[in-house]
Amino acid sequence: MNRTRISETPQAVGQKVLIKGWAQTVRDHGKITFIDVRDHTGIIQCVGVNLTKIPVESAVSLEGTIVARPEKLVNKEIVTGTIEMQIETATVLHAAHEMPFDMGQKELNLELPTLLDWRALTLKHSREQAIFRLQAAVAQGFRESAEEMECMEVFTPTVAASSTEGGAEVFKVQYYEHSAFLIQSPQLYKQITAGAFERVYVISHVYRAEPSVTTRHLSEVVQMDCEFSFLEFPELLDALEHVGTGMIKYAAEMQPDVLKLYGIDHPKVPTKVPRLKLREAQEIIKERTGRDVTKEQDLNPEDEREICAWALEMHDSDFVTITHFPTKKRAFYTMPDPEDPEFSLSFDLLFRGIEISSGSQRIHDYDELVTAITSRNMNPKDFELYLQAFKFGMPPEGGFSFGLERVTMKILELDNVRRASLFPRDMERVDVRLATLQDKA
Ligand code: AMO
Repeated sequence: MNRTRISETPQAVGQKVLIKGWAQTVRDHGKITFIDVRDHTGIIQCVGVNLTKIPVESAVSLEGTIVARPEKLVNKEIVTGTIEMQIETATVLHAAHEMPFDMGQKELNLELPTLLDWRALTLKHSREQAIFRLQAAVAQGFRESAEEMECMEVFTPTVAASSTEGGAEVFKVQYYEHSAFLIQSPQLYKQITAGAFERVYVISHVYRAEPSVTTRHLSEVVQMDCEFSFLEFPELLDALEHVGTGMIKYAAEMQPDVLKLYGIDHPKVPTKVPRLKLREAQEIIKERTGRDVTKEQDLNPEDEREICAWALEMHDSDFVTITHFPTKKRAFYTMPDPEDPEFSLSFDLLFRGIEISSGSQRIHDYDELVTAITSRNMNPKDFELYLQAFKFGMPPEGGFSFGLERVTMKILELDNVRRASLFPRDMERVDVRLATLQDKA
């Protein structure tokens, strides 16, 4: 017999069907057993008589007849709420071990480390799964929006000869008898490929040796990047806002049930995202809070929240774009503003109180780029392949990058970015807690 998807069972009343899935809850009432079975399309209540014991979360294959439920037992919450399956044959494909905690609750009431320690199990919980359904829609929304901007997808390496974003947050790796780096960003490769293909996008894992544990930083991140030849400031901001708002709108529209489950409003997307220079944003923060941040080189998390509150109040927008960060605070490839080189043609997109994207127009002149590299105490020899691109017709260009986990986290207003990563890496964890590894060693 062919397998019927659980979402299709309401159309099969009176028919005998085969379903496969996991026994999400199992309730024994004497000889009668109720099992809620879940597959990737939905959940269905099944009823059996004299079944052998089925442990919760076991993988099962059930044959039986779909029947209409009596009116008073209809469950309006689920698609299959008008029917149930009367089990004729139950086969346990894999019997689950005993649960370490109750998986039957609507919300897993676990501390974050425990949630992650048991990831293979907790990912089976519908509320956890919802986060990653939304995340898949975010990545899809990014692809759609980048393609609307005529970008071509490219696939770039994660092991590189040089680091890009500066700072000490780089993982060195042994590469045969050489040393190499895990990329902090696909920056060099997206710029090189934009020099060849004009408009590119890339979804890449990147690695940051973050020295501290915060609720917004991971050591491994999925970045979603675009890079455009022949696009200059401020058209780059149009591209940034098109992709950023388009992606988030797409995800929310594709997964309204996930937003509902988390009790979150749909994002407020204005027709025009408000734009402020860093110094203008700092003046607004000073006026609103009395805190004088006007000499600071960047926005701190509190500032980001405040300027987003302003955007929401004044522009009914969950988004705000901040531009012109100090040149020395941005990566070497960032173009200084020709009108005021102390500041740069750089930008961040903020969403609901946090930076979700950074980007800039780039230095595209070979000599200027070499000077920028040396002025940061880096060696142009380490950037040989990258610099080659700037010898053979590199037009004015620029681009940006979104962090997939940060976007997911903020759409659902999660309290920690780790919740928006299937297998988060940080100082304290690679799959398992690192302290545990040391203990074992
Ligand atoms: P940046 O370093 O700002 O820019 O990174 C871009 C976006 O990636 C996400 N992100 C992170 N998310 C979680 N944990 C981290 N440790 C982390 N680091 C970054 C954020 C951030 O906005 N090459 C430039 C982009 C460019 O100019 O095109 C870059 O990497 O959402």
